[in-house]
Amino acid sequence: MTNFVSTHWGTYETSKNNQNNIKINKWSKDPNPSDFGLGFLDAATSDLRINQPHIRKEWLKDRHNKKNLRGLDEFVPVSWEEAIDLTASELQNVKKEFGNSSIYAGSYGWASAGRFHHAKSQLNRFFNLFGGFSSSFQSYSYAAAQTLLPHIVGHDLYSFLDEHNTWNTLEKECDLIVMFGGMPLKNSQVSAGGVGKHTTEKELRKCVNAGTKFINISPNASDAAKFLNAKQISIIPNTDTALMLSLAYILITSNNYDQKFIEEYTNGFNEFKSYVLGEKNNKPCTPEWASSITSIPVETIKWLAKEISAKKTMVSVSWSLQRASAGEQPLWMGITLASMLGHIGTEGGGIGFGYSSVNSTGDVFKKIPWKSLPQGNNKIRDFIPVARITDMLEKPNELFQYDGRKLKYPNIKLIYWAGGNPFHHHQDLNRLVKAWQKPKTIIVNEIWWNAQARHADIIFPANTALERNDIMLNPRDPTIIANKKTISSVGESKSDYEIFSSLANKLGFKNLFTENKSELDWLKYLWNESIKVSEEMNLKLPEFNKFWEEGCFEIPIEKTKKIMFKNFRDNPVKNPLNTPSGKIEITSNIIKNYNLKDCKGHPTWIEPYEWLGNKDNFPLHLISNQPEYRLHGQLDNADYSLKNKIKDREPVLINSADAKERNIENNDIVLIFNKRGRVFAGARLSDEVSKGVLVLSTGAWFDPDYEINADLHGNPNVLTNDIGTSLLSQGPTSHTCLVEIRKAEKNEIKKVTIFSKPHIQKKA
Ligand SMILES: Nc1nc2c(c(=O)[nH]1)N[C@H]1C(S)=C(S)[C@@H](COP(=O)(O)OP(=O)(O)OC[C@H]3O[C@@H](n4cnc5c(=O)[nH]c(N)nc54)[C@H](O)[C@@H]3O)O[C@H]1N2
Ligand SMILES: Nc1nc2c(c(=O)[nH]1)N[C@H]1C(S)=C(S)[C@@H](COP(=O)(O)OP(=O)(O)OC[C@H]3O[C@@H](n4cnc5c(=O)[nH]c(N)nc54)[C@H](O)[C@@H]3O)O[C@H]1N2
Ligand SMILES: [Mo]
Repeated sequence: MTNFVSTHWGTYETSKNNQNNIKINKWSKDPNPSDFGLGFLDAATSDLRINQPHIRKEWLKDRHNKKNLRGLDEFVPVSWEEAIDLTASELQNVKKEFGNSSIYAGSYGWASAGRFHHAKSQLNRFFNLFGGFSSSFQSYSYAAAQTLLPHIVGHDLYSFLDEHNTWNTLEKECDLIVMFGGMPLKNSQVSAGGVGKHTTEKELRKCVNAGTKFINISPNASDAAKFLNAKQISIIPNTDTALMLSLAYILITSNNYDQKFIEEYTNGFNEFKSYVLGEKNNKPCTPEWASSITSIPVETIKWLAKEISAKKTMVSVSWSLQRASAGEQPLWMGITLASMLGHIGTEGGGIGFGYSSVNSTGDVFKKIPWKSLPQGNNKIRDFIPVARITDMLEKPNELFQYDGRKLKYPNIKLIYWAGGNPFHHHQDLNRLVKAWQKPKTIIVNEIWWNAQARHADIIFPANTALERNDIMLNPRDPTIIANKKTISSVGESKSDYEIFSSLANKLGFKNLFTENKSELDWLKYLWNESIKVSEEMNLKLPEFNKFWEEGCFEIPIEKTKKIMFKNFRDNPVKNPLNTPSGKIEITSNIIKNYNLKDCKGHPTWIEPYEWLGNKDNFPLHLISNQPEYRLHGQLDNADYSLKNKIKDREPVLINSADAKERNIENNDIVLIFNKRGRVFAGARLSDEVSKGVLVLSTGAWFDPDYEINADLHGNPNVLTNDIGTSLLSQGPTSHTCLVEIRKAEKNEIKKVTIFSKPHIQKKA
């Protein structure tokens, strides 16, 4: 029997030696395990764990006191009983005085991987029983795509991802993969809901061995693994749409595109074509025009057009491209370009969105709609597109636009967050910090004393996956894992389930919340329901006890392959897409009729709100990509991530020429700044990153020093801008950001404080 712990970054074996010391080991069956899990146990048992409930001092003294002290105040440790009493009475007060829509429990975040102890599901189940809450919609990862895709291909994001050509088709048939934004292997270490075995590197190697060629279009050459031997084309960030438009221009003017595919399978090409040719009061999208925008030489653009039209090509667009100003455009344009190349629906090419953005894209798996914790129904209709949190807090009751609708921001008096960290994930943190002072009360379930916990009024200490039993059931992963409790709860921490059970008890609906089930009862329930679901799909799962004993169940991988939109290609009349035309909408009349200034009826070059083509005072583009050494902010306090820091700061990659111009040397502490904020970081000189571009990965724990108005540690979201992708989708735009950088003066450098505990009053 093996004991496992399963996380978003992989599955690990846990073992005990003779002294009863516990160790986390890589799983022998994972061909490519991630190192980040190895430090999980140390992080879970470190001093930074929140070891009992805490209340912010001023809030405890007088919760009506309007002093703006969140993030600055001390904390008072209290008993569970006191914390539950206070929270329950505050929930009732707010509900009575302001109604349930004044409670925001949108609580975005990745939390942990288990099916039962999924913090947001627990939170939402609790609040549905409490009468409802204002919620959030969609994901920071791909909000623009989530709104756009149903309009243009009639698929929601998830079914679109599931349709992707599997690696086994590309290995065999694809000549060329053009990667807009690369396929960074660092990102395939994780997958939301858990990873059994890491497959992406192995699959990419098979493509290389079979002769597939790769082109990496990115400001960062390391977005393509060395073994891909990719041709590197550096591009000015956020200008991929212009490049693709010029490729379309060349294909149109040389009559070198698949007209049959366009006619049979797409809608509105002619309108798009007149735009490309400059017949709509715009400049024609010539290679010269695109070269001046993208900084790519005209000759390279022409060469690229030849390559993609001569070969069976996969146009691969990374998710990152749409987390940017006008982020709908590169994806829409990528689909349009792939349509012109005519390989959609075949084994050898088409369109990809998110290969290697996470582990699962392109894998063969039998997707089973596993049972989740039932959440009930939310009686409150108010919601925000997920990244509009600061706007909502700043502008209660104001109208905003979203996907052709006018909606109203709710007036929020209480926030409850569990399993996510807006002080990691949200843009323009200085603005968020201000808006965060407005609600009466903020309650958080957190594991560690990160910025999320430090900006709350009531903090409940939550368990890690090491302290709970759970089942890792990810519909996009063929491995199912029994996650066994490895250590006892650290300090007085509890699972989110226990926290909400106690609150429900105080509020009089414990039985409804728990259904009188223990943790193990719930796991059995989820398992037995999953047995029913899988039987319908001709899959036999073992009985719960057998599964629990064995620790792992592998769904047999069938010898199948998937080809995106194959049925549609085979017979577009019988199998139309779920769009108004039944075809791929190169022009969408619905979007056109919305009449938006920042998202037109077909793919268009829309200047980002800030970019290197219009520098203002800040001459460098900051990319804040996903971190190689952790998951967002999770495990930033673990050894693996800490070892990568420079003088305790997050490394910022800077091109050697940019560094030289500023007298910055390797390992210098630097200050990165713009009109929104100031961030200290550690310089790492690199020639992989284009001149004019900095890369500061997201996830360094926010360590604000409000006296000097700077983040001491290197969180890029102090610098990023909080403006929606467009009025269509209102997605986040973290990849659109201009900054300047300089060497930090000796006398302005302060110590990083976020990895020491906050001020906590001594227990009485
Ligand atoms: N600048 C910039 N910002 C970005 C991005 C970017 O590319 N650039 N990417 C965006 C994207 S795509 C995403 S998905 C978001 C991610 O943003 P988040 O998902 O909010 O980031 P995490 O750090 O994973 O936050 C999860 C939090 O939940 C806590 N947690 C873990 N397990 C549990 C649990 O079981 N119970 C409770 N109560 N808490 C738990 C962790 O300690 C952690 O603080 O960030 C977004 N922000
Ligand atoms: N190790 C690790 N892996 C992760 C995560 C993590 O926290 N850690 N987070 C996961 C999550 S939540 C998500 S949503 C996915 C996100 O997956 P992606 O969105 O693919 O991830 P990013 O790392 O933000 O971006 C990939 C690359 O795109 C390039 N890029 C950025 N802007 C542009 C541009 O305008 N044009 C071009 N051509 N290239 C550009 C950057 O150089 C960057 O390295 O990653 C997942 N994978
Ligand atoms: Mo994400």
